[in-house]
Amino acid sequence: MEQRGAYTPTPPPAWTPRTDPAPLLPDAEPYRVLGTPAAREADPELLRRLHTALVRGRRYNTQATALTKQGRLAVYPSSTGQEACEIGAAFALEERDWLFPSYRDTLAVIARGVDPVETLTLLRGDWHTGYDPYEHRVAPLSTPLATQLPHAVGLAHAARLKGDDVVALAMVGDGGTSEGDFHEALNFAAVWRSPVVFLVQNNGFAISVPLDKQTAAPSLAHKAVGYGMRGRLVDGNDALAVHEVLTEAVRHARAGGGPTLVEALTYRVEAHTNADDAGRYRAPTDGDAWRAHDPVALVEAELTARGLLDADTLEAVRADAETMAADLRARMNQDAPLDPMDLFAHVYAEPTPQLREQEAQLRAEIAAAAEDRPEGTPR
Ligand SMILES: Cc1ncc(C[n+]2csc(CCOP(=O)(O)OP(=O)(O)O)c2C)c(N)n1
Ligand SMILES: [Mg+2]
Repeated sequence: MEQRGAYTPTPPPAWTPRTDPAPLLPDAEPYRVLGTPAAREADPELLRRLHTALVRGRRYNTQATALTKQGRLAVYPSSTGQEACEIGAAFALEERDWLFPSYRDTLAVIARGVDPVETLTLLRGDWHTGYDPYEHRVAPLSTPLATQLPHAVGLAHAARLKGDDVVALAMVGDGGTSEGDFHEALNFAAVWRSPVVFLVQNNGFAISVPLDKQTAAPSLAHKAVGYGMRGRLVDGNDALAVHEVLTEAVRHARAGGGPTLVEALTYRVEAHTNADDAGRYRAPTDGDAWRAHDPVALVEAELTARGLLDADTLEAVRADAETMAADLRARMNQDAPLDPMDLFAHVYAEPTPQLREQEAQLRAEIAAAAEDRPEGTPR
């Protein structure tokens, strides 16, 4: 008689991983180019373009922050210290590609050719987005964390189904990687091999929350492996390295190789926004090593070492950035022509009865206020 409880253990069916994880793993050290012999091979024209955009980008950040103090902008999340991530990445896209930025990625948006003033419309509180997303193939700046990622995947997936040769670049912060949308976007993109590149700018903080309270992963780039896509780690202050890694990831996506998750290591030099006091959670010296590894200085050192940047050229680049800042100031100091009735436009294709009622109420209030106003008083 068979003994009770006895059984013959059977091994599971033969199993191999679906994907070899080795090629997906990020390198242990962030990829860098500036300051290495490889930088000597870089195209001088690309270096000059990067430099001009970095200098303009930094000036744009200081000007936009100043505009918040003058009441001309509601809020500004500065990307000072992160310019190389934003510009190096945006320059890796072709015109037909799409960018899905977060609120901090204004420099990437401008690098796509969007007017610097129109880039600030949302942050000024005037309108949902100031530019036509279809004109430059740039989605609106996204404030709800990581919601831009599934949108990017959807667009990339749809483009592939239609046979359009389009890649989507989706940008997110280290904090955004804790959102469900991050997981869903990466999983979908990997399963469907969508032509999308995810760029995480790991600037060490999500407002006041440091990275070690955000994740216990070996690195954010390692998260790629769990979804079955390649993870890449890059020095986010090295504009050439970012550009090279992103260009390769975009090419890989375009060729049908599927998505890549790139983690760019960088540092948010300023507070989260003008409304935040970083002194509450960081010592002034905390970012010293990063400040010494400044993205603008790194490119300038390379250009100078190769004899591509003399004092006059540097002066001209800085003067060009000043002109941009003066233009930004002048145009941001003009009141935007706003129609209060726009509140009701573009909410629904068919406005609800409640919205129609509210619209009529507002119209009546405006008309009554106009009648009460003594002759000659400004509107
Ligand atoms: C879904 C959602 N939750 C919370 C917030 C509030 N919030 C705004 S920015 C931010 C921190 C984001 O940090 P990170 O993703 O690292 O981006 P960074 O600001 O550093 O560029 C938080 C929690 C939000 N905007 N959206
Ligand atoms: Mg962050």
